[in-house]
Amino acid sequence: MSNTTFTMIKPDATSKGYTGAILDQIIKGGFSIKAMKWTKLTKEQAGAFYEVHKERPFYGELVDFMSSGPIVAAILEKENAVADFRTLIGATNPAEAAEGTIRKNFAASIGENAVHGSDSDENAAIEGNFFFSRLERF
Ligand code: DAT
Ligand code: MG
Repeated sequence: MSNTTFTMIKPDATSKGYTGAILDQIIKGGFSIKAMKWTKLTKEQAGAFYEVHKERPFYGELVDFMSSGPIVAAILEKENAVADFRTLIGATNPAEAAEGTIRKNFAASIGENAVHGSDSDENAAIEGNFFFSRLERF
């Protein structure tokens, strides 16, 4: 089992000024930051990142949203990182997310849900490599 996962703070959360509070909750949740950047995706880049969802009905909406404003991308380290981070962020739909989770605290809707978290060790590696070169992590 790998000890890293990948996250993004999404455009809804950066635009509402939640970046600092979300990073605080991530760090207090026991994760350390291995790499981090503030950036903005083009539609093409957002489309490539979410390629696995391209057949789903919300794909166009998702790509438009994820390229609509700045994001923070980060590689996080903790024992059991992928599963523990999914627990910390809560369910995809914030209405169903547990009390105290990041999505419960900061997300407005299923489509604009504040944060991304990798769903497997394999995808954590793919997603981290999408944003960060070897020189940008330690
Ligand atoms: P998660 O981000 O919890 O891993 P996912 O991988 O199923 O969820 O979907 C990726 C993103 O797509 C999700 O964070 C928000 C958007 N999304 C998922 N289901 C949706 C829906 N039913 N309507 C609108 N957007 C949706
Ligand atoms: Mg997912």
